[in-house]
Amino acid sequence: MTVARVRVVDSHTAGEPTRIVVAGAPDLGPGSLALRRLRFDRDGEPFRRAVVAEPRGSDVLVGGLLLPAEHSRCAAGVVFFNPVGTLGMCGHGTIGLVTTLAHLGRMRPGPATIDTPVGEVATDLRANGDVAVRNVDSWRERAGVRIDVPGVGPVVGDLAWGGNWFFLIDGAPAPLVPSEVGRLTEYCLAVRRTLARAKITAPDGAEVDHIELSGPPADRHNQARNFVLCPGGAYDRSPCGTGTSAKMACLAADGRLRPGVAWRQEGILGTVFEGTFEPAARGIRPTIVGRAYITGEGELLLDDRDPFRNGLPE
Ligand code: PYC
Repeated sequence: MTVARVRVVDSHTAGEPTRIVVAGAPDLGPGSLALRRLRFDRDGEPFRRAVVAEPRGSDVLVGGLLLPAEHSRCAAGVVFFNPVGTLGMCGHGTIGLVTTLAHLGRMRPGPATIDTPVGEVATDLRANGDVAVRNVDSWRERAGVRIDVPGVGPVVGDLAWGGNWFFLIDGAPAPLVPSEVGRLTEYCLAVRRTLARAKITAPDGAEVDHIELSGPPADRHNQARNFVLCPGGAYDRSPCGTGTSAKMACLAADGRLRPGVAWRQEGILGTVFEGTFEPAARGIRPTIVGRAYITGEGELLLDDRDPFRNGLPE
């Protein structure tokens, strides 16, 4: 009998959970984080699902493998993942990672650089516990893309990169409130299926796997509220860091948001990320500020005799 032990720290950022694997992860070898992500995509499904799928996790849980960075200028490397695959970047997860490293005594308040599969991001852990994440360059790839969604009708949105690929729609089939997440999820799933069928993809052919709806904020101190469907079927409980980045890239491209001006993005729970941006070579360089709280720490036990050692089947 073998029982593998995986050491994790759990947190939530604005309501969205993150589970950082601090020990017990498979060896992904040397090289860039992009290369290590590919190896994890190829070989890591059992481990990925063991950590974040039921019965130890759920569709909503985002995991992060804490890895050595490729370059010594970075404090850490990370590959984020959920039950259906890996992510390029994750804003709420990076805030959770920095808060986790501080909790473990491995990071002090101040600036740090984190290596991710889509590039380095600069973080700043503030004395009050807030974390700023200066994300990768973000841009709008295509504006005003029209699709005909079966059972819904014509839908128009923008295709944008914020560390993950997003299709962003102004408007929604229902108010952006928790009691409507069923309808909002169905709508976004139909949009995502239609994009795939119409072969509307990222320039490299990757699936546009995040769908973001925008509507008016509940709190007049904020600029907008969103609902974001993540890869798989779960929605982001937080305002979504990469989604807020993609949104600001679209606003900037339309001349509706200026560099340095705050964009307070509400999520479906009413929690907020504050975004700003600087102009970048391509699009914008966004910064997102939010806060995470540690919710648990301990060891996952992966027992060879357990039929669900690697999670429930998909
Ligand atoms: O905060 O960027 C984010 C994110 C992506 C998926 C879930 N959260």
